[in-house]
Amino acid sequence: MRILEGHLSAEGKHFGIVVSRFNEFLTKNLLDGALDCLKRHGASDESIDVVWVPGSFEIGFAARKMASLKKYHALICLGVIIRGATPHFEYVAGQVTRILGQINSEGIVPVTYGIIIADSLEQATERVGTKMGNKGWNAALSAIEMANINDLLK
Ligand code: INI
Repeated sequence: MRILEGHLSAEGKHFGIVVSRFNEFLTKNLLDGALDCLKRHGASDESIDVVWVPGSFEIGFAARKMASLKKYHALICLGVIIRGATPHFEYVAGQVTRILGQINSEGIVPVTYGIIIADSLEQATERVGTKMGNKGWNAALSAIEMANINDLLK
């Protein structure tokens, strides 16, 4: 029997981060969390590219493009989508979730999901480094693990 598990070392690995500027006062905390996690696990500054996009709807474009470059061991996507007065947020959330799932299912470059979908500003705030932790940090840790798993499956 062989059991394959990804180590949690980011050393020597390249990471791409896509982060949405919409709700920037929250997403910048997700970015800080992701960068902190990558660096604590051995990633160097030079091994990380950060791409800012206007909103979560645009995350899919940048992630797909970065996946096609084949220069990243894993991608980390960060956004905050908060319910508004109209169903708009549901379409944005559905679209980014679908595209990130598609990229993952291609089995080429792992993508992690640091997208907060919240009913209120309070819920979102709790997930960017307060009561419920920092989802950017979690997404970066998953990216490190997936980058290592991808190596093991070669
Ligand atoms: N983008 C977000 O990242 N979060 C949101 O909560 C949000 N809402 O609710 O409108 C949002 N909309 C912008 C969207 O992602 C696009 O940037 C915009 O529609 C331009 O294409």
